[in-house]
Amino acid sequence: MIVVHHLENSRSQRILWLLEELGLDYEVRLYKRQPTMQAPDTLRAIHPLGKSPVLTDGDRTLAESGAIIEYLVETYGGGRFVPPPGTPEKLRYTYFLHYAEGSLMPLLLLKLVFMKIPERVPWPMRPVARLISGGADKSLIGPQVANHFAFLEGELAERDWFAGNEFTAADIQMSFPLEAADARVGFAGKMPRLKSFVDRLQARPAYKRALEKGGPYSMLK
Ligand SMILES: N[C@@H](CCC(=O)N[C@@H](CS)C(=O)NCC(=O)O)C(=O)O
Repeated sequence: MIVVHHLENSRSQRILWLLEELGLDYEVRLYKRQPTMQAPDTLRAIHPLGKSPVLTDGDRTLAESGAIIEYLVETYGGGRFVPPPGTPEKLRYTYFLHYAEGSLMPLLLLKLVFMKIPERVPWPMRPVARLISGGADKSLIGPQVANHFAFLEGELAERDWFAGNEFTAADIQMSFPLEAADARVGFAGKMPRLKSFVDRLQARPAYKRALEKGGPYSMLK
């Protein structure tokens, strides 16, 4: 039996979605975030890092979204949701499967951390903290984020989905950072292809079924 250790309102939503696309039976074990937004300590009993997603399949325990996606597609996909080996689509598939968590998410997280710094320091230090975080955003983080989104918008000018003209599991992996960015800054009117990507994936029946299983997902608010 496949069990997804699912932290509410988190990246593990992607794994529920892939399982729905694959039409597999699975159990969702839901973990509530602590007031700090951290995962509860009980998740550490499943995997030492205590992050979500974690998936167990019989006696196998897997962590890291990309690794879990690869495992599920290879084990249960029967060739679905992955381009054929040796094609340019497969190369792009592998690239975006890694890029989402390896390059894009760290940058978006850095932006979020710098944005939050001023509200986390004692109020007399806030003007200085605002200057530092605003400066870092303007000179360092903001231009990089803009560069990444321009790159991604350009990729979708070439093809319908990130690997090619077929929907693949790499699109599922790319969904979380792009939904988060759309919810925070809004792609509408600025990045029409990224906006269309988010709209198309949210319209998929398997995506909607996964939302029902996973509970509220405030990325979408
Ligand atoms: N790169 C990892 C990131 C895992 C991760 O940071 N998960 C978040 C959920 S969005 C989490 O568990 N946060 C709670 C915490 O850090 O305690 C992956 O994609 O699986």
